[in-house]
Amino acid sequence: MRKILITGSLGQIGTELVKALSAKFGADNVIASDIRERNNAFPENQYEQLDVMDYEKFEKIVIDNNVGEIYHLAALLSATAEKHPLMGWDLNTKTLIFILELAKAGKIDKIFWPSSIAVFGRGAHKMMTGQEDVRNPLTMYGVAKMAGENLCEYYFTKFGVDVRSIRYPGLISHSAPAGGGTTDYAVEIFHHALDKNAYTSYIDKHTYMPMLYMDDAIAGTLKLMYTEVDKVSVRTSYNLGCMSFNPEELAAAIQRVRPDFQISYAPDFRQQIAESWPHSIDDTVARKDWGWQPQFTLNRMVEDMLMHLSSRSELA
Ligand code: NAD
Ligand code: AKB
Repeated sequence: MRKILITGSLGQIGTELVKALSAKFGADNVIASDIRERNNAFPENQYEQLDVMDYEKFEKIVIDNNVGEIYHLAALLSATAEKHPLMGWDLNTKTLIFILELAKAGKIDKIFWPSSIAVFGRGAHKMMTGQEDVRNPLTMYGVAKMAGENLCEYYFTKFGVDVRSIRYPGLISHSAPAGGGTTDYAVEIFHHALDKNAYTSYIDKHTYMPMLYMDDAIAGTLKLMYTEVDKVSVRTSYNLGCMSFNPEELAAAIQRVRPDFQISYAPDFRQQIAESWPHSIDDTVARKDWGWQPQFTLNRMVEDMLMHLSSRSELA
């Protein structure tokens, strides 16, 4: 088979996706890459240190290794992109165009590119935001993701490029720290709960955001990528829903397991970003097209996170 290349693979999603793709296709067929130096995350995989904005090196890796699929995860997330908007635009959109052009030229066969609930902003329904709801993003991250979605649809419609995409909600995982997002509080809280039994949330207590556990996110990503082509009716990006909670409810779920855990609140600039996003997501189209079905509830996710993180700190 042609090889699979993952960019940004040392990040929150990549850390899990490299493992899942290696289990499915064999580590020999999966190349991990990131701008950072190799760490000990995937000892069995080929690793390429790659800045995705270095197009010459990027194309050479693709051609020399007979890469057929790219999962393009390298990006700046919402909070970081808001601090460095031009960098956010360049990294999040121009590198996608480069990859779409590789596919248009027949050098690769298939692309996965993640979008985000950040495409929604002013005018969209807050509750059960729909697949085709108003996309009026209020952040540079959302603007770039919306442009990316339109680029994906354009390259599919005009040139037949097989690019598939999911609008992830906030992702929660125990394997890697979250990097520069607005939903990251929902990951940090677990580390603080175990280290200090207390957390100060930069998101206010009653602010709802849609969230998804990483196990479900990876399963959904693989399901979309390897579903029959005629089932993929959306070529912008699929809404994916699962759970929706606010910091107070997440803290209460943690207190079920750790009754002494305390939460306090000190909202910062990320509060405004969170307030521009949906509270919950309608994912009917993904369920109908390719059978999206998440497994985790809030309480099950909390138990799983605490179990994995506590066993890791006991080993350390
Ligand atoms: P992350 O920040 O954890 O990882 C991104 C990785 O990209 C990092 O390892 C970083 O070193 C790498 N990177 C940064 N600049 C690079 C460059 N120039 N060249 C190569 N690598 C570079 O992000 P993540 O959470 O894994 O997100 C991956 C993708 O999924 C992004 O497109 C993000 O917008 C999208 N997404 C994530 C979430 C979430 O909650 N994690 C939600 C919605 C969408
Ligand atoms: C972020 O908060 O930036 C990401 C996202 C929802 O896109 N987690």
